Amino acid sequence: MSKQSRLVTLEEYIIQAQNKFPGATGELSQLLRDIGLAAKIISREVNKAGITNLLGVDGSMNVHGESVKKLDLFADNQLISALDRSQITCMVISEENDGVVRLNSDGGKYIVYLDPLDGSSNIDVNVSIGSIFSVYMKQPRYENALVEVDALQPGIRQVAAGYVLYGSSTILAYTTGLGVSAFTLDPSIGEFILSFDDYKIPEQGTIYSINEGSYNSWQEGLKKYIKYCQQEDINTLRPYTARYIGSMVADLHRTLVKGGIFIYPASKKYPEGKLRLMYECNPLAFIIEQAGGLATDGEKRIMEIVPEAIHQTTPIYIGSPQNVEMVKTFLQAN
Ligand code: P6P
Repeated sequence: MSKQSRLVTLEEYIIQAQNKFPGATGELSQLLRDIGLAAKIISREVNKAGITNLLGVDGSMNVHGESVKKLDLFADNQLISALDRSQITCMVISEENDGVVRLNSDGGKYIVYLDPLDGSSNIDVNVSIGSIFSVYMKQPRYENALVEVDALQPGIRQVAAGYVLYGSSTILAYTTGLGVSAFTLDPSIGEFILSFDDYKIPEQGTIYSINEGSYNSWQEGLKKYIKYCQQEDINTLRPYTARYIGSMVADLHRTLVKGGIFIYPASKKYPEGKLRLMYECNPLAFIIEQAGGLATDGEKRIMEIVPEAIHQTTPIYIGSPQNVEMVKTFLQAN
């Protein structure tokens, strides 16, 4: 990855990237700018939530039976209204809405999946949280009325994906299939400034990230892999370091930058895994693969899973190629 010598804003970068495609209509560029605008507004509220009354729960439950935080709804509203304004998104699927959200412009060409504010359990304790987005083209069908099946596309069909990390600084990272670029928000000028261009994840890392509280319900191969990470072997730089923030975007961004592996496995409590395929795992898998990493459900590539439901979950093993290949060896041997 390279540091930039002069300031390049997100808007400039998007236009420069679009100019590489003579046939580009500018619509995807506009969609990315829409998300950037919403991210600035969400960042402002996240960074002052303690002062306003946006902390705490709003009393409702989401489709997964999790209590919805006020900031979740604020982020959801900001992202959906930003996408609706430019009339190029026809449907949004979000963690905060049970069904699909059709936008006024059924003529829009893009379908967008959102986790508006991932890691919400950390909101009230001031730990980093994030927004995640995943963009698909609407597939041509004989009828125009958009239904859920139009959104059930495998992750390999994503045209763009990214996240916003509201941490010590606010970072927006995205890919359109030409590598991963990251932008840091400068609140003093209200601009996202290019901070890293073309991230490449380390081939192997020495950090493993998993909630070890569910150890007893893991499959045998995973238990043996975590013990492998903890054994001393100077030649393979073990024991590894354990790091787990409990906010997927934060854990994933650290994995992208420093290498290693993030795991959310199937467990007794979550037999199909906890993390959502379409608006957590697929977009972050697109990012990690574009940076040279791997993402699997333990058997197959995350982005090749054919979705059957918009809110379905999956186990995920994601990160540096050597670490992911190693855990697969343990899973398949037991
Ligand atoms: P656990 C946050 O609620 C989230 O959806 C992800 O951001 C995070 O990786 C995971 O759940 C944490 O789950 O069971 O370890 O608290």
